[in-house]
Amino acid sequence: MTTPYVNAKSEAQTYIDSVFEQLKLKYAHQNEFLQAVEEVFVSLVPVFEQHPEYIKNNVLSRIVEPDRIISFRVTWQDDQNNVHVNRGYRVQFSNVVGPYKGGLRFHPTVNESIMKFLAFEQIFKNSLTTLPIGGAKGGSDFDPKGKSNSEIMRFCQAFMTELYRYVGPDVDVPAGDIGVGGREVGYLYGQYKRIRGAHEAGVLTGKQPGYGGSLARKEATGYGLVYFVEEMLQDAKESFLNKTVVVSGSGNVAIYAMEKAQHFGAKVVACSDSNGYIYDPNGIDLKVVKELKEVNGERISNYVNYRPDAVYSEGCSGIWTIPCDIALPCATQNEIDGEAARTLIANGVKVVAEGANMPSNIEAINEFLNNGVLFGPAKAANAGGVATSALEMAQNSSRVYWSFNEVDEKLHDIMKSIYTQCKTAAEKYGYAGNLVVGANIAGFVKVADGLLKEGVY
Ligand code: NDP
Ligand code: 2IT
Repeated sequence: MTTPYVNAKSEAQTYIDSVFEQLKLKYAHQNEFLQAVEEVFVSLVPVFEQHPEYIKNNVLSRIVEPDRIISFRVTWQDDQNNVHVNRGYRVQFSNVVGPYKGGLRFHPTVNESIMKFLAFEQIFKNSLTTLPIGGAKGGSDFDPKGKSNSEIMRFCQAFMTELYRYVGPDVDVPAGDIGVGGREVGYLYGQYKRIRGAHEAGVLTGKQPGYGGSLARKEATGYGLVYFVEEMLQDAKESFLNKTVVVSGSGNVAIYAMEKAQHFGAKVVACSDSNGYIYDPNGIDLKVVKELKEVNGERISNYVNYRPDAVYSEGCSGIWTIPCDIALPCATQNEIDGEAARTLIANGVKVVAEGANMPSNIEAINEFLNNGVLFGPAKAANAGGVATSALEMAQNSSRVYWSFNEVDEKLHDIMKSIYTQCKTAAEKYGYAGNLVVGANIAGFVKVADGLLKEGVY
């Protein structure tokens, strides 16, 4: 005889499976999007067992279809007056919790699947920050590599000329992501301001400090990641002191993750770019990395010209063969597969926390969880960037600037609160210690409850 509990359980699982099967049929080629959805759905079974109203109101089908996808042509001229065409996107996924919010990515791999996976994750990440921001993402398949400053400016102007009609401080607030930093946000904002004929500073975040930008926004994702890991370590009666850390990437997130990890006494021995990685047994000299990457836009391979004991290796995946206590993937999606995860585990990794969005594939996540590695999932661990974007929006609305320390302290508190939310949700639903389940559930429940409160639309 089946108990009512078992019936309820099977109803939840059946419902979740059926929504996912339909999604797979409809978007068969959107691998990254389906991967991001699958990771969330697997976590939600215990929630749906306890909340039949979510099934009754078909919450999942409503949450996996973006409110809208805006897609446009971006036409621009290079320095030789040749005309180029790129595709631009903005996926406005959900504004249940607040105005659409999320970064812009300029990278040749950008397509609808990548945009949708990033925007989908952003909904739950933004919900975890506890601040009033919905989920979105945008970008273009434009490749900024090798482009002059003028070409970048003209591209950003052409991009905003198309995007401006869909964004606004209370509508949708883009920011940076891969290939988009303070310089690009400045050009995008300049064009928006010209078209609108008004200062609406809250339309974009990640602006330059002094021109509407918040202090500590540049540092926020990397610092926030390390603050999150600090909480994980503290719970395990550990700390960063004297730990060996490997960080992939050498962009915005990676640089400030390395900076804060070093500040907490860790030894960071490796970082990378899309061509290869450097290993410095004496500990990475961050001044050199910043000079190469932030000032000169050079390849990470040139690091060895400044540090004779450092070694450069071609290819990015080799970085995970370097033994470390803490691994912080901060480059891009699916950079850690099952094999890389097994190598990290065999070499004794204790903590893996995601600075990038979806850097570990599902097989890798399961390897970490099943082998006692403390695992900090992206939507929680890298939420410090968007949280500080929301703090920038708050400053813009009230026309004030907070000091670096004020913002940094708020960021630190937000990361602690995100950690606690994830830990508590995991415990509440019977998955103590599993921060993947905890982050997905805590992020989801707030959005689902908001959907129900606002009626069917
Ligand atoms: P940047 O453009 O500043 O840096 C990206 C870094 O990752 C570079 O070192 C780049 O190398 C490397 N990289 C990019 N694409 C690939 C690839 N396909 N294969 C290997 N390496 C690659 O971006 P961010 O630091 O801002 O973003 C890094 C990650 O963090 C992304 O996943 C992003 O979505 C995520 N993130 C960013 C936030 C932010 O506030 N900026 C907030 C939260 C998450 P190269 O220079 O050779 O291209
Ligand atoms: O993935 C992310 O959270 C970001 N790229 C930051 C988004 C933002 O709006 O600050």
